[in-house]
Amino acid sequence: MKPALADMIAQRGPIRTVGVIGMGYVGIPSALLFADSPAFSHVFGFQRESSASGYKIAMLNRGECPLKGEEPGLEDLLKKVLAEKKFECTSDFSKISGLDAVTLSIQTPFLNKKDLLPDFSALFDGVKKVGRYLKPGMLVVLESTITPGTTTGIAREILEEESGLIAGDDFALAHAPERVMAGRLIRNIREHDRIVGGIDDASTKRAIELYAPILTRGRIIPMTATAAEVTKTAENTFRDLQIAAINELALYCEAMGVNVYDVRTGVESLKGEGITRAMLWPGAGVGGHCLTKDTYHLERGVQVLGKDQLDYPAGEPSLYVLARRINDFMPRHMFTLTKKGLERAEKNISGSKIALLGWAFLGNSDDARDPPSELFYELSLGAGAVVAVHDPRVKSVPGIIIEHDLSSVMKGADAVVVFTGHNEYRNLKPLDVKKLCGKDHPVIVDGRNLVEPDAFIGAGFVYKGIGRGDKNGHGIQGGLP
Ligand code: SAJ
Repeated sequence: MKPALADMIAQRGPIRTVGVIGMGYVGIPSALLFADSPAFSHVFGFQRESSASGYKIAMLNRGECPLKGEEPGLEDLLKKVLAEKKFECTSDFSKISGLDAVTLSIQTPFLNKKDLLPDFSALFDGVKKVGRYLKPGMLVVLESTITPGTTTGIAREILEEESGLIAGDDFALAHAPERVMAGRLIRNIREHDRIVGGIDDASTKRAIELYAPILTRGRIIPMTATAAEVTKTAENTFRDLQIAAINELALYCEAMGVNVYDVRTGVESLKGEGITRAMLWPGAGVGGHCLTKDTYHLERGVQVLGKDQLDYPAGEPSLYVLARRINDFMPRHMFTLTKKGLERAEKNISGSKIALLGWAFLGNSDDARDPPSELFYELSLGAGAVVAVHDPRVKSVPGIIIEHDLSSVMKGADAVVVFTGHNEYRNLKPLDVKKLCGKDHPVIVDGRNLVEPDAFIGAGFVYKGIGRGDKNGHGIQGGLP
């Protein structure tokens, strides 16, 4: 009679050796924190010898962190666990067989959002490798953001097919979604609460043993694997929804001649027991690789898991997908504001020079993944404008010239468009900008509420701002009718 999983796990004893598949933004800090914990004796970081990322293996084993951007404490932690011989990076996946637990942190982009088709190829390649070397009593945890139903579905099937073992009988399987943000990877893993969802109680219990030792302020929140998948995709879907809600209000306020920020302050003033409105900030759009895709994972999960069970208003589109469409509309709205501003200055957008300030999807970051500025850039070029792009942090982007000298980007510009909330754009001086533009009535379009409208209007600018219905129709100082 085959022992139950719980007995196999008891026989193995506490988790001592861990493997992390995928040396990226999630896998590296995870592996180092496991290695730094006295609960574990050794950690392998697994990385494919691919042309794109194979270089990370030697880099990590030399004590150099391959991640871009500032990550406080990460490289010191790497050096520490290397010196203690508790961590090593390898492309030899057969070492998985000797471990007690393996986690997978591999990107899950969408091939095509419209058809809700994610690209799980890299993740499934990793799952296949784990299956090939899987042994009875081991724990497998998926950390990547995945469509609800993946852990108990295709991931389980691949593991069972490759190993000949049965999930829940021979090995533990769970989902523990990552919640890390660039710039605070170590802190987030330690301090955020950790959702841990097993395919059964024994799996959940075993996964808690893996994560509990690396949490400081964070606490474990146990649930089922599918509930964990829905939690992760829903937490970003709801953030995107909140941003869409304030973006829609900003568009309404522009139409009604009202300042959306006055309204936001007013609404936020309603306080009291359990009263919250969670109003976020309107802006030029939503980018990045989380909010732009996680809604579609949730939608796909309902289609895959709940296809025959969903009761929803007939013919009505998903509120969440509509929110995505509103947020994806904002760069178009920025283009409309720019076009209208130029017309107000008696200029045609075709042949005009636009200074696009900010390429990164997030203020004060160098992260250029899925930036809303890209659509604005394409629309402007399509309308015949010349577009000079500035960003103080993004070094380079394939196919786009990113300039780093703000004055030269604004020199001769007919319109200056603030797209990303970098601090550098908070202290633009109207007269300096006007001198650089060399125009009587340059246009300034503010996508992140960084500039003071009256200061620019007073200097003769045509001002347009997201949500600034109180200013967008202003009279032009010193000149045009
Ligand atoms: N944005 C707005 N208005 C807002 C907030 C954001 O327009 O009020 C825009 C930003 O400009 C950006 C996009 O939305 O283009 C996304 O911004 P974000 O602050 O949500 O940053 P992300 O995409 O890095 O989101 C991550 C998520 N973290 C993980 O998935 C682990 C998210 O769950 C976090 O809430 C978020 O970081 C955070 O709060 O920093």
